[in-house]
Amino acid sequence: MSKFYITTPIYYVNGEPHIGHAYTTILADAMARHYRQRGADVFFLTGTDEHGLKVQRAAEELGISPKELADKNSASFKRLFEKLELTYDRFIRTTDADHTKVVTEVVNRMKANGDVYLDSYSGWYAASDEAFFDESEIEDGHVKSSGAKVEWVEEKSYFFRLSKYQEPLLEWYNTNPHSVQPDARRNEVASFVASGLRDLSISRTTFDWGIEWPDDPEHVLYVWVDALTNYITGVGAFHDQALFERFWPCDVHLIGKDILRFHAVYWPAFLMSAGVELPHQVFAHGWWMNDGKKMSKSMGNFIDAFELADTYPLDLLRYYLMREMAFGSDGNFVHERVIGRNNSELADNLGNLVNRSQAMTQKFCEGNVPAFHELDGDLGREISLVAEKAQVTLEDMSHLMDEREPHRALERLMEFSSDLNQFIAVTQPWALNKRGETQALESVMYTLLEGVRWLAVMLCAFLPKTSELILAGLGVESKAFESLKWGGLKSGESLTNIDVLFAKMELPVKEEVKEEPKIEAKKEGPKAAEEGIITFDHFMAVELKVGHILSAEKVEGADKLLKLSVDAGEESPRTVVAGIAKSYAPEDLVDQRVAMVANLKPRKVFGTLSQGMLLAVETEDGGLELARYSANVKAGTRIS
Ligand code: ME8
Repeated sequence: MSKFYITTPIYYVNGEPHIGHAYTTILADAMARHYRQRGADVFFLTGTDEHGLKVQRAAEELGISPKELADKNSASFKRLFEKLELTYDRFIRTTDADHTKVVTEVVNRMKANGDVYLDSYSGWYAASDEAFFDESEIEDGHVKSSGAKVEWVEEKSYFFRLSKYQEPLLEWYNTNPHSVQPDARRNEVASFVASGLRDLSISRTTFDWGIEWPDDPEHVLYVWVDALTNYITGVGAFHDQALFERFWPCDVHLIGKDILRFHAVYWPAFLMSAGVELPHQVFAHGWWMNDGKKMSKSMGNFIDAFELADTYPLDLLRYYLMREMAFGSDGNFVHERVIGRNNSELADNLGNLVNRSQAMTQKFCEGNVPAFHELDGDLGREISLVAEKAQVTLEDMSHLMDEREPHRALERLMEFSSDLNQFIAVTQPWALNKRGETQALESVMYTLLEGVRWLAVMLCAFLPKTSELILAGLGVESKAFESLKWGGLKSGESLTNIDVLFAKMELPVKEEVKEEPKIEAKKEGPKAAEEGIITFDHFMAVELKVGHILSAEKVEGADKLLKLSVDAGEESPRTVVAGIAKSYAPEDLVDQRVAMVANLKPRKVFGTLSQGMLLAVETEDGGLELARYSANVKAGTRIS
């Protein structure tokens, strides 16, 4: 492995970062870290896509210039990536000066190759996808696949001879099975291409937020030509030859499945036309759902990336995102599952392993890495088995990363963690200590600590903070895979104490409530939307009612939650699960009349379907106080 160049899509600056952005960039970060550990010369590129109609319109709505919007939101992505401690080598912006030059050169090369002609375009365009669509792809004024609204466009336009590249593209897919992955995605684009390619309109004249067409200032370049070119600008195309030769062709363009056509059809065709080598691979991952539902702007259920980063420790977030979603398929984000994986996999398996190995080293080996002695018999066999498993895990995980199966690589590492826990159970160091079998005890403890070192090194790409803590505790500096020679841990090294790596967590009750679709402020002019003002109709859409609490009880295993039976003036009482157990004893609530949101979509909280949300304020001491009414107010009365 000599070099590894990985890219993420560059993100639109019309909005704030969400889980999809965080996911792709975290994955790219894990891959970049992994290949660095394997000694590769790595370049990791990410950034923002700032031109085009979509961004121009978003800026107009806010009453600011597109550049102002781009500056603001690009900074927001950068802030997120800093918060997530991502190790990119360049954060590219399509408004960067070097990028304009590279894009202009690409267009000039296409022109020189006879691939561009002027004509007029008429057809459907969806600004939010920044793409043209055929009649067959549209239903009721919206794109079938994405739901984006289309508008009719008729204007003069430069065209790119995409049709010319139909055969070369098919040949590329056929002769390079790795070119587009997973296989199903390659088949999907291959059949799209085989069904016939039409030339592509690559300039617009009806707005101006874009890179100017060389020699024809009336046109701006179609945003996807501009955006895709970032992948070569980022590594110096046409302006830093040494850098370009060092990293191009790209090893993997990581993208989401919705932008496959742009990356697996248009991009290689543009490159062929410009005389640039094709990338090694385009890999399309699936989409995150929010609790089983597709995320969309209109539903207001996009999971905000900053909110995620504030809710969970970084390594847990990385672990969950990479472990939960089979790379290439869709995944479902569920808060209960994050907590579940934290508690049963990170805390109970990995955290426990590290704590036990530390505690036993303190207790039986005076806090130092003991010496290793060759042993015969069962113990000797158990010890060699651990060394073998470590080696096999290393090979498997590297292979799985090469095959773009990071979720399985991570699974293998957690299996090795279980193996080490099992090794403790089988060898019983405490019994060896009791029997005074010092050499056996030392060898077992050495093996355990060496196993933990291997595990921590292999986990660095996935759980960088945790691994660093474990390695620092062992007094180990190198994270390079080269340092993984069995027996590399130095005997006599004294261990430093490691705090609890993963505390057990309870379900964040507030998150439960926050996930419900937001009612978006209707845009009555940019100012109103900006200040979060809603109309009376929006307020009335929230059904607030007085609920009479009939009974209340604790929820097993969740010490913040109470399960209530609430009369809301309906045929039968509702069940409501509320996060108020720290502030109210169940008996204090019976017969109380409280304010309740009655038309929130019911959702499962700790296994119980909750059919309402109680209104409360947070008091200065961090408790909660419910909004209450006197006994004169009838259950079910509407609050307005
Ligand atoms: O498409 N789960 O930018 P973008 C996972 N600027 N990934 C998701 C997702 C979800 N629910 N929703 C969106 C663009 N994504 C262009 C790219 S590259 C030259 C230009 C992913 O900000 C989506 O699949 O709209 C895409 O890969 C990425 O977020 C960026 O989306």
